[in-house]
Amino acid sequence: MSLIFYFAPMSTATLTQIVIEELGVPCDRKQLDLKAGDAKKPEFVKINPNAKVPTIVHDGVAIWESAAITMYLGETFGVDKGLYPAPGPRRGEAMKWITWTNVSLGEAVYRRGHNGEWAAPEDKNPRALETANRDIAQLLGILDQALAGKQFLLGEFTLADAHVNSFCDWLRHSKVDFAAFANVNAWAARCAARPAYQRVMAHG
Ligand SMILES: N[C@@H](CCC(=O)N[C@@H](CS)C(=O)NCC(=O)O)C(=O)O
Repeated sequence: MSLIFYFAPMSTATLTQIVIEELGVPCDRKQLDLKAGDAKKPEFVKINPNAKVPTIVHDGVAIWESAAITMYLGETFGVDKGLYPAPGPRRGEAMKWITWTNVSLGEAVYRRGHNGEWAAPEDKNPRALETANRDIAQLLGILDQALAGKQFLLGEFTLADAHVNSFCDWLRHSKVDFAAFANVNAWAARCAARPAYQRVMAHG
């Protein structure tokens, strides 16, 4: 078995790092320096034409998009370890939360960034930014409701928690206000107490 993991510190790849650490699968880690343009080099673009991390290559096949990577690693290595559901409705629930994070929550988060923090001064759009912030709050409210009375999204911890929580870490880092989401905050503390999470935070 060969598993290559292309990553960069403090990027979306952190999410995959946590997933790989939870699974304990050996991999050949290849660190890219995004500021130096490593992701745009022809040899990497051949592997991921989007020029982005995370990217994995499992037995010669390149898989990109963090949501696909979490689901793929989960079904390949996580079922026996109790970290990802076997095929069936619970698997569907895991996929639902992972996809929701990248697609629905992700859309609002990118919209927030492109109208605010990441935009050139002339492209900043306060009204669109306000709408994006409202949409993010509404989406985090959905997550908060789903966690009411539960330890983890599917009851027991799964890689869906690792994925969604690591994405939320990025939002916290981007100064999204989580004060109103008590269930999310309590769940985030449980996710952050996992040894795999702590190892990644301590050593990258
Ligand atoms: N939708 C992608 C987004 C990945 C992404 O945006 N990665 C950024 C780092 S956070 C990247 O590699 N950017 C390339 C660069 O900055 O050169 C995913 O979820 O995997």
